[in-house]
Amino acid sequence: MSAASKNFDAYWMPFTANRDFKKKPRVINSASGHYYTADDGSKLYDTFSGLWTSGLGHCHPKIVEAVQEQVAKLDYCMTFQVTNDKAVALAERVVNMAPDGMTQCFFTNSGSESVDTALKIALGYHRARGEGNRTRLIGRERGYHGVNFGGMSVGGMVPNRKVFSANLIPGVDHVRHTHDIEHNAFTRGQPEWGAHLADDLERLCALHDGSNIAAVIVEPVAGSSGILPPPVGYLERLRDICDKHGILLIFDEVITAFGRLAQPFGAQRFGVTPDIITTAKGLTNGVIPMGAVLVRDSIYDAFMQGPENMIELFHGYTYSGHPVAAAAGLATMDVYDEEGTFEQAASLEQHFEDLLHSFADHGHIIDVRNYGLMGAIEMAPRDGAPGARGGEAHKKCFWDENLVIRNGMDTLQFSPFLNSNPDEMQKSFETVRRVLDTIE
Ligand code: PXG
Ligand code: PLP
Repeated sequence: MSAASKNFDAYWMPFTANRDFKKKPRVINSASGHYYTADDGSKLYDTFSGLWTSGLGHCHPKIVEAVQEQVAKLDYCMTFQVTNDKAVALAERVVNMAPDGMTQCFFTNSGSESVDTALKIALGYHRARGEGNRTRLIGRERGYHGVNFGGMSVGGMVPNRKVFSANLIPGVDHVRHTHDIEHNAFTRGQPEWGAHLADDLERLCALHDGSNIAAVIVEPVAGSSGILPPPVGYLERLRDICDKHGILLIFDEVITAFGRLAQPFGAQRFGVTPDIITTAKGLTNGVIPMGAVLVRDSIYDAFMQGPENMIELFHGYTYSGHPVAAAAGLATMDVYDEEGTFEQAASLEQHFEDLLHSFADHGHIIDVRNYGLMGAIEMAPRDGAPGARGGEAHKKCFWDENLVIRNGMDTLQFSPFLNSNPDEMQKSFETVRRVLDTIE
């Protein structure tokens, strides 16, 4: 059945121009490796690894097998007061990959839930230590921390916040973002300029008194808002300021964990260890929804007080540690190890960087940015029609070239497979170039 004969009336699509899409839909109904197959039979190359999720490619046989086996063996088991073998094993597995001292793993079902969980753990930690006055949360402009009320409040993407402005959680401030085309356009990797932007946190500490601040949350490399690598020294400086004032540092690694930066975690790539790490996406290669929050031992220990028969943290999701998701996670970790996925990712970085920066000479392009296997090509907005060029590029790639790319307004974002074939990667960028050449 083709998409045209499907009834879309009941289906409200997330983060999509619904009316525009439904006028001319084309639906994906299978995938294998680095390609999707649409309902009209065409094969589309995926330049975005799902939605940053599927670094190993789609329908990896090892993960498929693990999920099939698990769903027939234990389909569900609550993890409140009871638990399952796969959740226990995955917690240990993930913690063993984490920076030293991050010994605890709390399961969620998405990045948004991981973020709200991390914020609640931060608030609970300070209260458990008798510093219940530390309630303020600090995010960053242009940050994306999901769409639940906590993550939306610390997030800094204006369209996501606008409608809900009056209902964002109180006691939140934002440090300024690190994006500056004037100083840093066309930088390969981390910009040299901008470490001092971290001092904005000192300003908020002076304003509120640092003793009232619970936590600061940032993405090590901002993803959704257009790939903004941290300036050299910036994350180190945030860490120092947090230490000075007793503030917890949360790295939101929903995108950057599990190989996107050729390491298990961005924290290791940058050599800066936060107190809490949020993850999702690559935890199961996107196969089953799952997230995890990794926490320093000292934070967990602070909760472990009072009568031993009492619940220490009143928080959890029905599906926290779902056995089928955890089985997918364990198989994903096996594949990362067996196939040397993070080393493969490292070996692709230079090629990817060169391909991205080959766009620097293109008339529409005002910036190119990259770090690890995250990259962006930013076009100048067309006069009076911001976002039009990006939208057209997306549609032309999708319809005329069978290429799935992602655009945020006029910025094209790329999240190649961690095990990409270098020639296919090159071909995908040649296609993007051809498409950009046709755009006014
Ligand atoms: N934190 C970060 C850093 C993310 O990138 C979330 C939290 C929320 O995760 P869930 O699983 O609740 O969606 C994300 C998600 C894009 C794009 O275009 C990125 C995300 C989601 C949608 C679009 O880059 N990241
Ligand atoms: N709403 C109701 C009425 C519920 O009973 C529950 C969970 O039991 C929830 C919401 C929360 O659902 P979840 O645990 O899947 O986040």
